[in-house]
Amino acid sequence: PSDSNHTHNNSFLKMPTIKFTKLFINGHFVDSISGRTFETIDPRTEEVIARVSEGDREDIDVAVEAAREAFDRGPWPRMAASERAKIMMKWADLIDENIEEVAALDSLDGGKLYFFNKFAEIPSAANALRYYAGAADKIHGQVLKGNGNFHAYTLMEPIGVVGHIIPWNAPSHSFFIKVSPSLAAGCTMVLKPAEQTPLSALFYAHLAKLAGIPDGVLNVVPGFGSTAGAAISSHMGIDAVSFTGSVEVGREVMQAAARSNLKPVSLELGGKSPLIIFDDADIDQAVELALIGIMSNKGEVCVASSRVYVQEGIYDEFEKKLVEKAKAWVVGDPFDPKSQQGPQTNKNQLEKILSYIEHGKREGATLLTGGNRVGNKGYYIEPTIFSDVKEDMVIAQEEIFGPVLALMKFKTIEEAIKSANNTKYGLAAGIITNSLDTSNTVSRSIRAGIVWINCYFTVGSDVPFGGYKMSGFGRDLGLEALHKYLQIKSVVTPIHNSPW
Ligand code: TXE
Repeated sequence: PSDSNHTHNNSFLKMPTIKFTKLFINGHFVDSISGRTFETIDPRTEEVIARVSEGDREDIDVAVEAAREAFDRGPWPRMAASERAKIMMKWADLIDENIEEVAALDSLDGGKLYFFNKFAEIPSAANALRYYAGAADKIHGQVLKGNGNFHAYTLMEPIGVVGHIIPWNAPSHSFFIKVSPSLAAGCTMVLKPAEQTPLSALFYAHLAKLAGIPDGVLNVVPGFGSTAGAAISSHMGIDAVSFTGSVEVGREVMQAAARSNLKPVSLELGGKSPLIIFDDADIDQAVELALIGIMSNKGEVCVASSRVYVQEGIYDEFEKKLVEKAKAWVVGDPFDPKSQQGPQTNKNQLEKILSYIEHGKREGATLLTGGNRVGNKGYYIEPTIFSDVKEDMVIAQEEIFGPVLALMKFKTIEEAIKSANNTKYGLAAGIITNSLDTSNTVSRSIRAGIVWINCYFTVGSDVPFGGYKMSGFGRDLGLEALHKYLQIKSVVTPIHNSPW
């Protein structure tokens, strides 16, 4: 293991004290009904950070009851949208004021780089809240003439009680891309954070209360997927579910929704995203984007550029430079400003990634660099690059969700498009070229929800985000996301003796 690049100690910053470990229901922190708790683990040390109350089916029932009451009789859906917006803005300001604490929680719980949390993920999460606060009083229907002597209009009404089930790779981002548009729409909600990273969600619940979000509007229930998660997707009192996670669980969520009350579901299920680099690209920029695209957040990113296709004219030089840079990539404590990559979030993930690496070797791909765990404490993995990868290899088809890149060579634009689309997923893609023609052709030919040209990961609150194919359906972010949380009601009335 490249221990020379591996740093680890606890002296970088003051560690946060863990203040919130209970379920947040109806505006209060409460124990779970069963009294059970579960451990949340520090992926740097494999030690227990805290024990968190374990929500189960009965706790979800209580949370849904609170959300139902807040929706059916409470002020939130009924208050002026500008009032809702004011409270959401205040919540966003409180996030800014507490950003160091919450950034540290996400590093401790999920191994994410502290400086990334502080300067990128959490500010953009707060901005999502502000974006939807701004949209709250601009939600409106249409006036229609009907087909004759009728006058009709549409009302955009909140869908009701929403269930949010979120993953562990981007706890703050996932929380706010779900909660913000549903709040703006006037919904109330029950959110289950991932069992691996419950701490920041509970902190945000505390700030929501300080901002003035009324009791029952936002309920946060940590717990496991097969119990608390399944209780959300199958609940008769929940009107819509928004899920981000694996394909397998996405399927279960959809089935549970179908079997219960046919609640609409939206799913964001990860990907195997291609980055296509053409001969005319600036090689250094391409190397930088390819590396950032897969190694950022230790590859635990749904849009990670896990398949990189490089045109044959620049392939050799690209490969050489990429490997050099990957070897210099610093794996270490996420609180250390020098670190570029922290530990994987959990042990399952560490083991899953290492087993994919073994699979890649057995399948005959060439391991250019990495491939090992770093050290024997903490879930650190070396940045790993495979070449000679064939389209049908498992490492080219399945989402590894780790710092493992599959490098492939192509000759023509047609070949690149065909290969890029040779996947069950369709979440994201990247193109690096100086040709407008090439970028236009490729961006229209790729079946994916977002295509980046000469950049990667660039997003904003106003840019819709979601998948084609088995990456799911429905969009987070953008004004489109509001529609997941709204119903359209058409109101029709006759007009007698209309002159028109
Ligand atoms: O995901 P799960 P896991 C992919 C990635 C990763 C793999 C497995 O490839 O390696 O999935 O991760 C809740 N009913 N992604 O097993 O289980 C669970 O508690 C209702 C991509 O951790 O899908 C958590 O809150 N909910 C992805 C959430 O689902 C259930 C992000 C996600 O966990 C449930 C995460 C059930 N039966 C993983 N079972 C992305 N799209 O970004 C679990 N959950």
